[in-house]
Amino acid sequence: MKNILTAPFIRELGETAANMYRQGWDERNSGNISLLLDEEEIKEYLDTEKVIKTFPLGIDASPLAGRYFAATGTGKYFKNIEKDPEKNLGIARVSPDGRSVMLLWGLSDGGGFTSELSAHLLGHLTRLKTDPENRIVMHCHPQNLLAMTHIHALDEREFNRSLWQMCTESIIIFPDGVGVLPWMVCGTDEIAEATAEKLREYRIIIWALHGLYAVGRTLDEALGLTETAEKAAMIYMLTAGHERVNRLSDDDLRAVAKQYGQTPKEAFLN
Ligand code: 2HA
Ligand code: ZN
Repeated sequence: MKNILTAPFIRELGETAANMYRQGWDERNSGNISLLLDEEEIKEYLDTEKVIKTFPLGIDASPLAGRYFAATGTGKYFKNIEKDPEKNLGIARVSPDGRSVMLLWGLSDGGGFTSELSAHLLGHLTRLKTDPENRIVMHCHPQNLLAMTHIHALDEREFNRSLWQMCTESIIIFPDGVGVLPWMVCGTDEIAEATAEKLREYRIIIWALHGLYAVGRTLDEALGLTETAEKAAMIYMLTAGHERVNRLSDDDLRAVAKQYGQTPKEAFLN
């Protein structure tokens, strides 16, 4: 068996979490990441028959039965993942009935998976229906997006228009827009279901007064979406309370999307 600490997916998870921590998006134990894995990818590192323990799920994840994933642990700090992946991450397989997950590696201090594991698994199984190649679900607390939900209407159309208008790049990177959820208690089945529902349509979901969820085929895609939406929110916050003299018009937004071969969500444009 090869040393799992050298596996590309473990290294990339550690690097991504460290990057997110340095951006200030993952204070203390906040945030969580999960990554679907193929059996092919892990079997050179792990004996997939050796189950360490089983964690029950509060949801029915049966569409993911038999699928492997890596995810962050509950109470774990993003800043520590890179230096100690075995303690801070776990790799598991969803049980045949989809009602539990079987730990195969990691969470070595006896801890459990992220409190948002239900939201992640529901997110995966829903997003896979829209994009069969999706593999990442990522949650964090970007400062400016969070701040923006304090001062901007949570109307989805208005929120998207503001993000698109702030930076030329926004409509190129997320022409599909962002979903916006009102404030809800985190860690609940209710927020997990509401998030999954939005993931049918969007790759970025804003949790008002909390943070966001982003999905993607790769860690870089989910991270890039988060960075770009957060940059737009930062410009919104830097210019909030100032007179905005110049503005991207709807024609400008259409033109830039066309130039980059993107089809923006028409309902958000005038
Ligand atoms: O992992 O951010 O929403 C802690 C959280 C829960
Ligand atoms: Zn959170």
